Amino acid sequence: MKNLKRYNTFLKVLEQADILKSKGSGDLKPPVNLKEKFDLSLTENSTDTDTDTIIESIFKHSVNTQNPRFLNQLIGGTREEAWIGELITAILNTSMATYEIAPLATLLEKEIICTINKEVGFPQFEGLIVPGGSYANMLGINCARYHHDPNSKKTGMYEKKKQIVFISEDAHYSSYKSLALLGLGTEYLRRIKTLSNKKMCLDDLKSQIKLVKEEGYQPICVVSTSGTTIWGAFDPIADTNAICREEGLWHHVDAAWGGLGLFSEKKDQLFAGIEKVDSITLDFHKLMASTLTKGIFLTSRPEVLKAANRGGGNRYIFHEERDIDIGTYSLQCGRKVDSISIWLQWKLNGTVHYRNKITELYQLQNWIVDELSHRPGYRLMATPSYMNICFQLLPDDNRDISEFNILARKKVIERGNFMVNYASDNEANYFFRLVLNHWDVNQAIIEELFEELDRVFELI
Ligand code: ABU
Repeated sequence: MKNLKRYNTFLKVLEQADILKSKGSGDLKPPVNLKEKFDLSLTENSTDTDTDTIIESIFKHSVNTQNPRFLNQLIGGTREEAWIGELITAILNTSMATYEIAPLATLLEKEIICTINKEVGFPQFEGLIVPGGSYANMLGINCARYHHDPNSKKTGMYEKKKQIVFISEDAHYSSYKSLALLGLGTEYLRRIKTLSNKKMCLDDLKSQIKLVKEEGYQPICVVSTSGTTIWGAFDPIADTNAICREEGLWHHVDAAWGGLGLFSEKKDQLFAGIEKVDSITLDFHKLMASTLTKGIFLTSRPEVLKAANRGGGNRYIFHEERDIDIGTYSLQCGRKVDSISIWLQWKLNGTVHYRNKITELYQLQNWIVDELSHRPGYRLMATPSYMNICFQLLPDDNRDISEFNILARKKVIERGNFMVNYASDNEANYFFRLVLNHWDVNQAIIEELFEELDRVFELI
């Protein structure tokens, strides 16, 4: 490619990005016959199709998560500063293994971890940027396992006392996968009941700890959730921590979704006791508007993180075991320099942009809750503590409410004006799960959503 063409190609991508940002209703229709519309084939020789045409086609046939009507997932709309950081990361294409090959990115990662810790308040800390919340939760459980039995790193889990991890019944499924991967066994993940406010029931936690001890197992870890995937509920950290301290358990907090709450005026209510826990998961690519995947693992026990994860590579990459070479205590060898994108967004906007956004989102959440409490034909499932608003449409005949809501959601998706997900509780009641994840979502868009739901109501 000649230079001019190359710059024009980058400009083409930016042009498409601009188009994504400016698209309105009707832009979220699911694909039909995608395999026929897009030439997927990889061939021996290069294609004759013009690069710009291919770029346009990729954008056209992908879900536009930049549209503020994409309210389906805990990921989506991103800040443009994060795109720029991502582009720089791709072009630099170095790895976070050693300071030698990523000096600036290493210092930026340390600055990010240190600045987050100012909100958390651990007296001593260490952390890593990791590929997502599931990965960070796994690191937390790995630290718990190591903390209880350092020998497990060397000898595995053979002929050991069974180790038990506790999470709430509404917690994310990643802990289940972690137990499988770490050789602890999914059977040894104990799900603790939640109360009507969707928080972990601490009486049940205490009973389950007692029970597993009586069964001869070794409880090792409680994972509290700050912002559950469906309800956005925050487990009580301080009281859970008191139980963990009494029982000698590692306390991990999965704040992948709820992490922006650390920057909120409601922090004391949502996160009381956070400075006492052992480790935390945060995801910048969720409510903090970074690009995927920017998980953070932060711990108040740096020595455990390092000892649990260190090993190997001394003959060719880690010539010494230096803390400045972050790769020595990361499980990845090649690791993107993701610090650049997070840091650039943060640097250009200041911490205040997180504080302002969470305040704005809470105002919008309040308005929606108020609206849902009065709007005929709608039922709010629970008072939200965060940006998940779960509600049902109520049929005006005797149709099954769950089936009606599944059908309504299917219709919303087919029409392509909005993407909003659905979920169920433990009694298999299905409902809409609206998440305010996109930073450009506002009252006008939610009013548009309600109009859309009213229309769908008439159609089914
Ligand atoms: N990692 C949890 C994401 C779940 C969601 O997007 O709904």
